[in-house]
Amino acid sequence: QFVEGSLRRALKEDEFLLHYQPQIDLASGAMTGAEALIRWQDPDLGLIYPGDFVPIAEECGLIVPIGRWVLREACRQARAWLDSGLLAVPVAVNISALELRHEGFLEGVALILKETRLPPRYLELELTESIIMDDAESSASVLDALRTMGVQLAIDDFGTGYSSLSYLKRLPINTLKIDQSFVHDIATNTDGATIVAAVIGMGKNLNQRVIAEGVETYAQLAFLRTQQCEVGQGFQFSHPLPAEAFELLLDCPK
Ligand code: G
Ligand code: G
Ligand code: MN
Ligand code: NA
Repeated sequence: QFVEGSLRRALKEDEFLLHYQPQIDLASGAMTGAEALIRWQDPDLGLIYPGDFVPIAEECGLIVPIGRWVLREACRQARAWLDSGLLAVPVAVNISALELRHEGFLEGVALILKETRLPPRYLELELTESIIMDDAESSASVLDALRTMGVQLAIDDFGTGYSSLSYLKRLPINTLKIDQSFVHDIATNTDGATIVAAVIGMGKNLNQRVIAEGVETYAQLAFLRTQQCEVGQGFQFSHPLPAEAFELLLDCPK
């Protein structure tokens, strides 16, 4: 297949890069984390977003070596930010089902942390509910092992999948990321506001940090503040940025 061949070449020729989007403490305005998001700089086609190639990489299995590249690059960058004194917060990396299920996954994470000398608490892995629930038993043991290693765990797109709350409570999850579809509806629709408020309350009860994703407007931000949501991420604060542009955010305090 055409794209598969191009993806192989992209890996070999080092055509992938990461953009970083800040996660902002809504009470203080401080940055509490950064999500790493992959892009592909194709020499002919220009910058390609993950929606256009991650599903293909998942289908043909290339997401495993690509995901390994993402993890290594994100950990290298987090370590460089720590060393420069610019930023001491976790970097969050999105993990696909195939990666989590891959037999070498735990070993790979441990090796990359060791190679990059990154303290494990500066790495957060984002998994969706469906990835976890697809094979709940095996997920639980991998997640337990990751937490034992000291890596942080987030549930991405929370609310869009199915997961039983009693099951969720038994998982060693640090962070719930409220899906942006609910955040989008906050200001326009009472159901949206109700769902967001309920997830924030649930996070507090389960002692999980809650991040509202896709915060785009001041009205959404104001609502999240009244509900005492801890953290926000979205265009209201910053688009995902290349590392160099992201560093300029760190240099100029708000
Ligand atoms: O960056 P963007 O907003 O276009 O991301 C679109 C989708 O691609 C999101 O669902 C995001 O989770 C996913 N994605 C971004 N980067 C990665 C990555 O490094 N690995 C995997 N598996 N998915 C990613
Ligand atoms: O699935 P995941 O949550 O990892 O995907 C994050 C995606 O959301 C990325 O593609 C990122 O570019 C996008 N994103 C980040 N902030 C906003 C926002 O405020 N609005 C919208 N519409 N998308 C956003
Ligand atoms: Mn994510
Ligand atoms: Na998400």
